[in-house]
Amino acid sequence: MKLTPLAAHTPEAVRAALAARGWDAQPAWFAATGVQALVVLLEDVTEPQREALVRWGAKAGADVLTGEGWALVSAAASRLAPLARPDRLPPGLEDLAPELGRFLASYADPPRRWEIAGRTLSLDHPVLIGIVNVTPDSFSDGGRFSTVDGAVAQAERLVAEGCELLDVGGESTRPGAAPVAPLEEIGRVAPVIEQLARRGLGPLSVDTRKAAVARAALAAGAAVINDVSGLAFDPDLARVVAESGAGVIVMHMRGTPDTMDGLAVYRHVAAEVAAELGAAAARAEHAGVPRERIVVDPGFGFAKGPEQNFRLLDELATVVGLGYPVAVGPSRKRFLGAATGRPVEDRDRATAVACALAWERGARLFRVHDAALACEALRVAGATTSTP
Ligand code: PMM
Repeated sequence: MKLTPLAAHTPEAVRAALAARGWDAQPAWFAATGVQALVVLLEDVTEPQREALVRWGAKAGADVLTGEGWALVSAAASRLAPLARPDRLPPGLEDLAPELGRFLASYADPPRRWEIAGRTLSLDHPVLIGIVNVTPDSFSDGGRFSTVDGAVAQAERLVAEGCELLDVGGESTRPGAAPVAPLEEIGRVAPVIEQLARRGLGPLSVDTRKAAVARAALAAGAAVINDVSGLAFDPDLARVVAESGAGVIVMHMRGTPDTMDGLAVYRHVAAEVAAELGAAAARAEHAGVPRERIVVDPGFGFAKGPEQNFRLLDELATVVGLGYPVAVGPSRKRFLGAATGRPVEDRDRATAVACALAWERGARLFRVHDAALACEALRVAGATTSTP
C-alpha cells in the first residue's frame, strides 16, 4: 500500500484526488466538502442537550469535548449535516438545527456576490477597496478645491492599480482624533464623491458612522456605507441603508475610537468578535437591509492589540462562518509595524502579505491605501484557490 498525506485545510486536495480518479467536477467537489473536518463551539448548552450530544458523538464517530454549558464538536461536514435536519435530529438537539443548517449551507456555498445600489460586485476573485481619505491632515494644502483635486488623483491611481470600489472618508478614527461635526464631514466627502461619480471612478463607498453624512453621500452618488461602529454609533444609519438600497460594510469595534483601546479584553478574540459582529449584522437585517447587501469586517486595530489582531487574522474562518462576505482592512496598521518594525509609511509589503493570508482564510474584500502590492499578492493568493 502507498500512502500520500493530503492537505487538510482545503477541500481542493480531496477534489483533485477524486478528479484524478475519474470523478466529475461537481460530485468530486461535494464529496470533498463532505469529508472536510469542521469544528463548532456550542454555548448555552443545557445538561440534557450535552448528554444528547455526547451520545450522538459516540454513535456518529464525532469528537465531543464538553464542560458546563458548552460543547466543542469536531466531525466531517457530512457527519454534522444530519444535526441540521429536523427529520434526522437526535431527540433533545432540536435547538441546534437552524443555526447549524445556516452555517453548513454557507460553508458549502459561500456568498459569491455583493449587491450594492443596483450593481453587483462579484466575489469570486479578491476585490480591492481603495482608500481615499479627505481628512485635512491627509492633504497638506487644505482648502476644498485642492482636497477634491488630490482625491481625484488618488482615486485615479487606485483604480488604475486594480481597485473595484473606492472608500471616501472624512473623519479620522484613530485613537484620540478630534470628532467631526456632520456638516463639516459632509463638506469634506460629498464634493469628492460627486466628482468621482461624475468621472466614472466608482462604485463609491463612504466611510462614516453618521446617518446625515450617509444620506448626503448617497445623494452625491455613493453605493456603499462603510460604518466602523457596526451600526452602533447612530441609530438612524441602519434605516438609511435599508431605504437607499445601498450596500453596507458592518465593522467590528468596541466603544468609540477614544475608548476602544481600554476595551480590548477578550478570552477568545475570534469567537467574541464574530459573535458581536453577528449581532451588528442582525441589526442591519432587522432594519430591513437584505443579507445580500451586507459585508462584515473584523475591524483590525479597533479595540484589539497586536496579538489579538494576529489571532483574529489566523482564525478569520470564524468570522467567515457568519455567512456574510468578509472585508478586511489591515492596511498600514500598528500590528503590522509590531511584527516588522517598519514605520507606517513602509508597511505596504506587510499589508499585502496580511491580505493574502486573509484571502486564504476566506476574506474576499481588502481595504488598502496602496493597491499595487496588495493586488499582486492577491493575484498569487487567488490563483491557489479554485471553486467550481
Ligand atoms: N480602518 C480604518 C477606517 N475605516 N473601515 C473598514 N471597513 N475596515 C477597516 O479596517 C477600517 C475602516 C482606519 O484606517 P485608516 O484611518 O487608515 O483609513
